[in-house]
Amino acid sequence: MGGELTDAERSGYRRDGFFVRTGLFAADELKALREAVERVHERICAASAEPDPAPVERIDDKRYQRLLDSLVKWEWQEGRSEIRSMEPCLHLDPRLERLPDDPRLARPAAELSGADRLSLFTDKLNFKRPGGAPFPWHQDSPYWAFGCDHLDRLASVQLYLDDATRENGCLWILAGSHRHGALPVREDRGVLGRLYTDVSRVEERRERAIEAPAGSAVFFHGDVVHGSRSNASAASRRALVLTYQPAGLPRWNRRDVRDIAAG
Ligand SMILES: O=C(O)CCC(=O)C(=O)O
Repeated sequence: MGGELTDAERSGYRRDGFFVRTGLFAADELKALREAVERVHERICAASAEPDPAPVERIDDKRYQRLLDSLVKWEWQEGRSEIRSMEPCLHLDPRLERLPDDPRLARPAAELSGADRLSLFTDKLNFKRPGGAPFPWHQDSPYWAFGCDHLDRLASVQLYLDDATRENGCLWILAGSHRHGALPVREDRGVLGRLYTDVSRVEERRERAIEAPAGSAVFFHGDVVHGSRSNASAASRRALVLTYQPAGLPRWNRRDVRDIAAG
């Protein structure tokens, strides 16, 4: 692995904290991945409907539940029974389990992480159903800071499973914000506000809407401020997010090591 970025990607990542590779995955692969994530959604909903499921925990007005070895964040609005996001997710479907080994994702991540060989740090699945809630501006690094002493070696990639547009809540990035380290957080937004960036105090405000077709991948830095708006379309905007780290290290909040097959 390694040495796979173009000069433009390398300098774009250094300057902006991200770059996008469009059309990495073909239509048949995307179909299989979309079917896999819907199977996961069904399994989680079935688990939550079992007698005596794990309790729903509330932080501020948000609902969380630990089901099938995943932390599930339900859609924010009361009464909705759709998953907004869950972490981890890959263990719940064999098609997803193989994804981190895909060299189209792992090779660029290896260079970004500065490692010859990688392991998986964490994985997330974001369903953004019609009407699905926004993700406020945030950095990922502060969220991981208490379980990780190598934040500078993490590299994330978000793979769009559907076309992502402004209308359906594509990812937004504050380009260049990763160069300022940990930024001030929202003091006025309850407990979770500590994870949200106070962008009114960020001097460099280059907002970029990352509109891209399904099968595109956004490689981004753990300190880059990002988020998304609600989904105003009639269809889902689904995405998988993988975060890599150098080989041999345990997954975030877990003991096991998920090394990436060299490819
Ligand atoms: O996919 C999105 O809507 C944003 C996701 C995000 O910011 C995250 O998972 O950290």
